Amino acid sequence: MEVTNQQVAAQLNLMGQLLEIKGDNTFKIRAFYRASDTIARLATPVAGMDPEGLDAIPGIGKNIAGKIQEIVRKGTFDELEEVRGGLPGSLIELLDLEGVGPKTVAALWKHLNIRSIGDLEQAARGHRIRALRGFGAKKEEAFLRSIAVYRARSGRMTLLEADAVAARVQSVLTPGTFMFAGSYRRGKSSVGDIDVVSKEPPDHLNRALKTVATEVIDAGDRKTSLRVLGKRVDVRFSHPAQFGSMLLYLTGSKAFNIRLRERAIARGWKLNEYGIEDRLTSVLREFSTEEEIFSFLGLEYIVPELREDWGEIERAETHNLPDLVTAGDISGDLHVHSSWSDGRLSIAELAQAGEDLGYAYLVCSDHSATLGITHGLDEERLKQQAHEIEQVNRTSSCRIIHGIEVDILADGTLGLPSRALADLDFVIASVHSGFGQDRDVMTRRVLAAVDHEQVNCIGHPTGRIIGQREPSALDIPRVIDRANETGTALECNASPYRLDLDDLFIRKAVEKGVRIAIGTDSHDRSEFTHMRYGITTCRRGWTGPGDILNTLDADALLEWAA
Ligand code: DGT
Ligand code: CA
Ligand code: CA
Ligand code: ZN
Repeated sequence: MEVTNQQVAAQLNLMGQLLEIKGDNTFKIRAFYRASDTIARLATPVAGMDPEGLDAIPGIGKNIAGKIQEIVRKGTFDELEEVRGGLPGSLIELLDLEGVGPKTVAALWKHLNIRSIGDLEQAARGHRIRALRGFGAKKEEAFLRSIAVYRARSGRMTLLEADAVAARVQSVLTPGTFMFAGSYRRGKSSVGDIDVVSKEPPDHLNRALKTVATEVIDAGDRKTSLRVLGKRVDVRFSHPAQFGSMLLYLTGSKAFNIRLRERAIARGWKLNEYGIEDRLTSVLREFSTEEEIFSFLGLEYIVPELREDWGEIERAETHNLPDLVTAGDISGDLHVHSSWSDGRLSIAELAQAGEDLGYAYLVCSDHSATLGITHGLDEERLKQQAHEIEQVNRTSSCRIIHGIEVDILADGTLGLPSRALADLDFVIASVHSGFGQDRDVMTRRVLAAVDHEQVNCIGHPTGRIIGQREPSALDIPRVIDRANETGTALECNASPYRLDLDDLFIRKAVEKGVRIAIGTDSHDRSEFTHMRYGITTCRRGWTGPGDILNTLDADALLEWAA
């Protein structure tokens, strides 16, 4: 996986912070911060640049250009690892606390010998911090609150965070010698910890892993646990001959494993992470790949996304697993914002981004004007926007479809009159306020939008924000039934913070014949690639290409919407 500018910027920023904690030269510290800012805002990926190109970027000198190249090659750079190695590992985690910067960490460490989040918690509870100049009782309370937030947050990762952690881990592993497993491999919408299975010898691997760990929790020769970017990673070592069994076991899910084991037992076998043992002879049969195990058990290969014990094993017995949607089936993105509302890109830039992705179309769906906080569109500005879209479409190979994301107001009416919506080609209606309404009120509200003649799709139907806001009380099965009657699509919002609808509801919807619209809800260039999270979530919901609206070509889509 290619290192992104954000990842490069994060490493440079970390260097600045560590130097600051150490009390290093201020010019040097500032140079790293400045470079980090520059890279974070740069439009072109530094991964593809040569030394001269890097050196030419204002604010990046020869020295830092060299560091950037190291980061691109190995995810980190030697000097950073040196500085990191000279500081207690757990000290760096303090930086992850809200409101705690390098200066604070330096003061806490030097004067109170606080080296970890645990130390800080004890000191704050024991009122020992107020003795420090510039810190008071208020600050102690603030630290305790930040620690509580940190602990809640580090509960589960979004797929975006999981990808960042996985990329760090991957940067020090040899391609072809390992596989990710667990919920991350299954593509669940949130991930507890990252599991890895490796065929490399433990001593060699443990040394490599140390270079990307913020903390090594336990390094052994069967299993190693560490923290990377503050998140937990479990690595299991497997004999190459048994790799398939270990991978199958650690991919799970647990319910799937149990069901598979029952199937083996019924045939007189014991299935475990090392292989399949004949219960009579105790002979262990080994498998280097998962495919061999499925075949040995008389099953069609089951992709990781389906391994939840939701009926996939029965379907694999009869070689009747669903044909799942893939990235190649997707013709366009059904939900993107432009700079006409709260997005970053102009219409022309959207079209360019769509072309770069090879899309046939993008639905530009900006917010309606009722949403006070963003620059929502009223009827007048919608007309102006239509004009601009027309202009851009003259030369763009990626067609911009004029849509909107109109608010579903608290009473179920829409944020714009039908007259304004009638001119648009694709209308998404979404709830953006009053998420706390009770089940009846919320359901009536959304059903009113489903019934609305101009509405083509309900955006992020439950309104959940993963790890931050629970789904609303909406009665989804009723919405699914009504959507089916009215020919309304339901969105799978592909933002890694939303993934809404989620897998199980998607499965229920497509079973009833409701079309799913995958939209990234992009507000910037970097977010278009979130499509992959939407696709994974739909695959977990057993959807084939025919269940997804954005596998249609532009004309078929417009015909469907009309
Ligand atoms: P997570 O990390 O909470 O998002 O979910 P997973 O599925 O990655 O779970 P994790 O990390 O606790 O364990 C990884 C896999 O190991 C899991 O998917 C299945 C397997 N596994 C763990 N514990 C058990 C168990 O008690 N029985 C069986 N059969 N498998 C287990
Ligand atoms: Ca896991
Ligand atoms: Ca685990
Ligand atoms: Zn929205």
